Amino acid sequence: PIALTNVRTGLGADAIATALIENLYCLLGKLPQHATRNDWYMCLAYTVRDRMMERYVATLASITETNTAAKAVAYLSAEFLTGPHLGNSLVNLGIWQAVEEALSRVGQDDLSSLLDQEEEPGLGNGGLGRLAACYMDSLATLNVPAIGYGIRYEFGIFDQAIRDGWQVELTDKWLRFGNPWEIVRSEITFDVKLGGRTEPYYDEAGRYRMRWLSEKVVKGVAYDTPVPGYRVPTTNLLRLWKAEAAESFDFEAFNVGDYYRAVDEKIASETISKVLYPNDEPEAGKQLRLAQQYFFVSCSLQDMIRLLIMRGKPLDEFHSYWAAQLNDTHPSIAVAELMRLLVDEHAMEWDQAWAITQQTCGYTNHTLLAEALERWPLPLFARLLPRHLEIIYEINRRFLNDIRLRYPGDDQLLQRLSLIDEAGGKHMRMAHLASVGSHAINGVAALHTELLKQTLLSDFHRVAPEKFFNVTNGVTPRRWIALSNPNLSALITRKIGDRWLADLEHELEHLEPLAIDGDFQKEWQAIKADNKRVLAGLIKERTGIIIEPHSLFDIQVKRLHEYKRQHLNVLYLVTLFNKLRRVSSAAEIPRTVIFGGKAAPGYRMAKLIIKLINSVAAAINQDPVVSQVLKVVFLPDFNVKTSHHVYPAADLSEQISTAGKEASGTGNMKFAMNGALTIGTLDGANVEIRDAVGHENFFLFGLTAAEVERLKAEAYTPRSIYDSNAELREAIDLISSGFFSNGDRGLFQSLVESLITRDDYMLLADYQAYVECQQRVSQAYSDQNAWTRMSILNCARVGRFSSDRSIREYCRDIWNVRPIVPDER
Ligand code: 26V
Repeated sequence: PIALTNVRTGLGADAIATALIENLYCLLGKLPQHATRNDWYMCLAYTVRDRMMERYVATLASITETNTAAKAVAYLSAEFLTGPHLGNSLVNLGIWQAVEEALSRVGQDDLSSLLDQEEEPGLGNGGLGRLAACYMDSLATLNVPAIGYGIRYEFGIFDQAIRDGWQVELTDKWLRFGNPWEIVRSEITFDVKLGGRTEPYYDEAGRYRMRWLSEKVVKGVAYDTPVPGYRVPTTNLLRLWKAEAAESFDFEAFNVGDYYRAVDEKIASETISKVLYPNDEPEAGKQLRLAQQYFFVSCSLQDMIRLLIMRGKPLDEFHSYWAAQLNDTHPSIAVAELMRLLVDEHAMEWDQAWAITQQTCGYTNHTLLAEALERWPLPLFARLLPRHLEIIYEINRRFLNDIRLRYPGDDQLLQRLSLIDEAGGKHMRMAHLASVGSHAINGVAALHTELLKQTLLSDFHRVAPEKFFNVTNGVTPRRWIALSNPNLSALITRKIGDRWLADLEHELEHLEPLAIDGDFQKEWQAIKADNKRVLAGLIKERTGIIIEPHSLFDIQVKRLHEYKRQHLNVLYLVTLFNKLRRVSSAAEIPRTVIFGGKAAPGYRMAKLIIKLINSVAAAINQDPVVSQVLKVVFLPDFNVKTSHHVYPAADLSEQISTAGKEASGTGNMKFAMNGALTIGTLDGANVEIRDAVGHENFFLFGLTAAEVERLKAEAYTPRSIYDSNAELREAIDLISSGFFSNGDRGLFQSLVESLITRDDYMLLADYQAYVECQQRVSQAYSDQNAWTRMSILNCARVGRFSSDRSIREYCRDIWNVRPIVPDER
């Protein structure tokens, strides 16, 4: 054990204050009187990181030392949307107050302005990437040894600006000022082959084998970020791979031509980890995306083998020491890569390698949308991964043989199950590869898992029902309550003690009796009012729009997508606008409707919906009568950092997707935890949230998933709804008329047209129910005490949506891993 001085590890204000000055001087080369705000942020970040190192080293030891028997989790994900690290680290380490005090001793009184300096790592699109980050927090908090494996994108999700109501994308240069949270592991690198061809050969034992003569090789370099659990000894790690040129003969350039060719190759190699792709853009950058996926999966599996060997364990026990979770199909090439590593590189027999692969892998599905399913054109796949294609053919041959024996004569079944889609141009079906190669397949909410079994993976469910599990998503209360809503957090702790943050499922419900306590209701309201004022300030700063903090804050924040139906919300707003222009608004409950979210750069309809929101917002906000009771805001650049101010300020959470389309949703949970009531459909986790909070405390509307399917099958005709509903027609016609577009009748035509003629997401079918439900919301809000009671109950009853509960279920049902507390030295 190394004796570290107190300055590096001490958690008291004295040690932290000394460390701040030392780090400022030694790491940044500054004296306090010359330090900028960013210098202070950087030296604080280093000071905090120092305080995680002891636990990080001890936890890593439990995955690398020979005498430990612990199985660890490898969470494989193309996205980790961690959000800013500083505040979260202070919460989890329990040093918030000590840091505030230390800062004031060195003359820095404003921690929040330092927190604000951090540029968040936007290494994810939305729900899927954020879920991975919540799961990393819970794994550490539950003392489960784990590594999150992914890609260190140089540019994360684009920054969104709004110009003239339209979305404009700006590059996310998150590494511009350096990243104090990561540690580069220059010694941990792996070569990844790409392209070329395969060749059979006989090894020394005379065995027929295959080798892969690749066209090129790139190198992956590990960058580690510590992931501290909440007040526990475990500090796990996120290991992200950066692509670099492999050191090769090329670099020993003999002449100028070779030298520049080598530099070109370096640039080409580095493009692999250059940029995160929007997940809802099916066409763009296909080849590079597959290369990204293979790149990080290959590095990760090679690293897992290296760590196993370090522990002195034989390769045939791989699955006893590693549980690998495939976060959607993005890492599903792991099935073929693990086979290749075991069979080709480590000379293992196929059957044994296959048993290990299946026992190691679990697959989480995150969407049923047909357009979202990953399918790679075979020629592209063959060009990049020729050896994997052969391996997958062999997996498929054996799998289909087995099915043929069990279901003789059912050729249709074979075609439907095959890893290769033979229809049209041939495609590799990545969800099938993941399903065949895993021992467990799970959906992310009860309804989603049922639909998965009945639709997308029904044949797999028929041939292997024992593989299917549901694990309803969850979110970490550390970030989503303690960090983002500190006043609410303090109030809860004052009333029910401080165990709730580590045991939300069992502790939060102790708030329930307080729901009818008048004094408690007052405190609850005051905190909500404060949070609304803070959000109002942010909105004024970012958009110039002034909103009324006493109005009902009605919020829809999530990626822009037709299935999420932000435009249903807009149809309601236009309806309300029409009504308020006609009749006196005196009796109307004042509302502020807030939208936020990014549209994929190539998704034209989603971008048009942003323009529509902004256009309708402008008309409403500048109407002297209507704007007295209604304001509409589009908050630009919705990301994790901004969201900290959004969820705590909401009265009403909009979860209005077409039933059957939203796999789970996780924003729905963050809102409810912060005391918002939900208006929503029976979709995703809404179903379970409604059951948990009580049907009387949830505003339900709309068709069920089964009704949506039935109506579609019976030839749904949105035009007849348009024809027969005067209010709806008036709203749509106003949009068509050019009223919101300076007389340009063409601008929103494609949107209106799609609603009236196809309406794939059934907005018109749900319109009337939604409008009526919103009226019930307004009525309910007019009784503030009743509303507050419902708000408290929503919070008190959503303890089971903690990601701690989800992770416990993964550990028990899928991974078979147990907590182990690393010994602190
Ligand atoms: C991808 C694509 C690609 C093609 C165009 C349409 C489209 C739409 C969505 C996606 C994303 C699929 C994966 C995903 O992010 N799923 C989200 O996962 C969350 C965590 O489980 C869950 O809460 C969300 O409901 C689900 O949409």
